[in-house]
Amino acid sequence: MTEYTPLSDRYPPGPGSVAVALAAGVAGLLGSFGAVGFAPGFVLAPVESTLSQVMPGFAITFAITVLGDLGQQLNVALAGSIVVALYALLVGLTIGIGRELDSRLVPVLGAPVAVWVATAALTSRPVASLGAAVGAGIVVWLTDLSRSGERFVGRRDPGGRRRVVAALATALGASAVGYTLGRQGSSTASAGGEDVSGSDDGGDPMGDPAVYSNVETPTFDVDDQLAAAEERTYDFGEMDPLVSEQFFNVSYSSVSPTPDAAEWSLSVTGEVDQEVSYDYDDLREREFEHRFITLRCVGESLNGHKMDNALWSGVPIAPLIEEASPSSDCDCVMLRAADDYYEEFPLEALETGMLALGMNGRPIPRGHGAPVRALIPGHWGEINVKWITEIEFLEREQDGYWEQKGWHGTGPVETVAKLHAKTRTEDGQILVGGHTYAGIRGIERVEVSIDGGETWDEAELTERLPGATGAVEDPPEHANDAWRQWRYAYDPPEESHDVVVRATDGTGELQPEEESGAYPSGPTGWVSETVDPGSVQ
Ligand SMILES: Nc1nc2c(c(=O)[nH]1)N[C@H]1C(S)=C(S)[C@@H](COP(=O)(O)O)O[C@H]1N2
Ligand SMILES: [Mo]
Repeated sequence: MTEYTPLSDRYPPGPGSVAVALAAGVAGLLGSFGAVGFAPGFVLAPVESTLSQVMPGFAITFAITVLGDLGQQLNVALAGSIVVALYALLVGLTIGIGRELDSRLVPVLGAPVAVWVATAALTSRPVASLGAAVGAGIVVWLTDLSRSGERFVGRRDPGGRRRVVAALATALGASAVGYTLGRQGSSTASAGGEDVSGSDDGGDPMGDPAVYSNVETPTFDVDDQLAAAEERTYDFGEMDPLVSEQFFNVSYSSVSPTPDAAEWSLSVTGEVDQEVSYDYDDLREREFEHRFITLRCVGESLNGHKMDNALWSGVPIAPLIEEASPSSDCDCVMLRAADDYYEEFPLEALETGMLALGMNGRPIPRGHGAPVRALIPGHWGEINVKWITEIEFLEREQDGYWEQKGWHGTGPVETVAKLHAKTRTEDGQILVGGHTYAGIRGIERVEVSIDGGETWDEAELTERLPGATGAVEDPPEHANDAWRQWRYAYDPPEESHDVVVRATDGTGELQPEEESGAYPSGPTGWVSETVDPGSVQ
């Protein structure tokens, strides 16, 4: 027989109720994940991206230059804790009010409703927010059920270990369910589409393929160019090929927008005579160009790995903006994106750019900006805006997202030669090599010193990658914004020695020797490494 249990017995004040509220918070977070996976409807997404937006510049800089990817993980963890705390607070509130009114309906109905309202307010996705409500609700409902027959005589066990354990077990159960659903949710997002992950969405932790089921998937005829790149590649040691197998990934927010080509559009706004807008099919119907373009992040370390190259397929930007007849006083533009990212830079740079729909012969993967991203040759990665939605012509210059945080990353890249590969040749020499890049200035030569910079010798360079094909006037013979590889073989001295490498760009300018960190305008200096001949295999 079920006896009536006063609510204060079901949820006695104290750690037991706190545990229930916290467990409901965790289950709410997982329920939200269960409903949508790692997509913008996940409650963590708006919280994490707001955190990044409001984080002071120095903290962001520290996170990027010192913590690296760990910085972003910490931000995600912080966002998760905030969400759990918020849900727990709401659930706790309904428990408290219920206790006052002696009504179990207040927590049983109020907790999920409160969690739903909060989630919907944060994500603007009322239906998907039901996941969070159900997650939190399950914990409260099970707690309520499990206690309907209990009496805590004399309330000797107010914070009861049992209810803490029960609450945690429930949360764990809900977590497992939420996680499984979330994984399924993430993968069904790709069910109707092409597998675009083949272009190796390496750095993207949630590298989900795009949703292309609702538009015809474009194809890109790029086999010849990819084959030419493979043929030219130096392949030894830890050397990444000329077309990157793992393309680095940098986004200020760790939840990428979910691409939907059918709903995508780009508008050209601001100081223009005529606002125009393009949808995915408008771009698809145009003739494509296919161009090797290298990207490098201003926040990387000097010999880092946030520099990569791909063959991009898409349409030139110049004709698209011409249709709007821009009349900007500053000759500057702001690009805006679906993740609320924005970057400002000179119109002149934009006019040489392209809007890419494809990467290495496949539709662009989600993490790299699907369905459409901007590529601005010769400039730091940050103005290569992913998930682009708007080109706004400005009246006067404004800071972009990173510039507001103190970075200067809208200009041309610095010249660099990296040292990533070392091996022993059959005849006992040491062979060293790496990539070298100077944006559209190109690389004229790379020199290597094996005595710490006393004497220099010229390295061998890969043949430059083929120039753009498709919708290009006067197709150039060579890619004008792609990296090259260098290699250098030498008879090693017996002792450890310092190998130093430096590049000269196409204008004849030597890579600056003076060392600086990434902040605020990119790392400079010559890469140098002490080589112990005994350890080179
Ligand atoms: N919408 C959007 N575009 C973005 C970013 C971003 O956070 N949001 N990050 C920029 C930065 S800092 C870099 S270095 C490049 C990296 O491109 P990738 O992730 O495809 O390598 O994207 C740029 N475009
Ligand atoms: Mo970047």
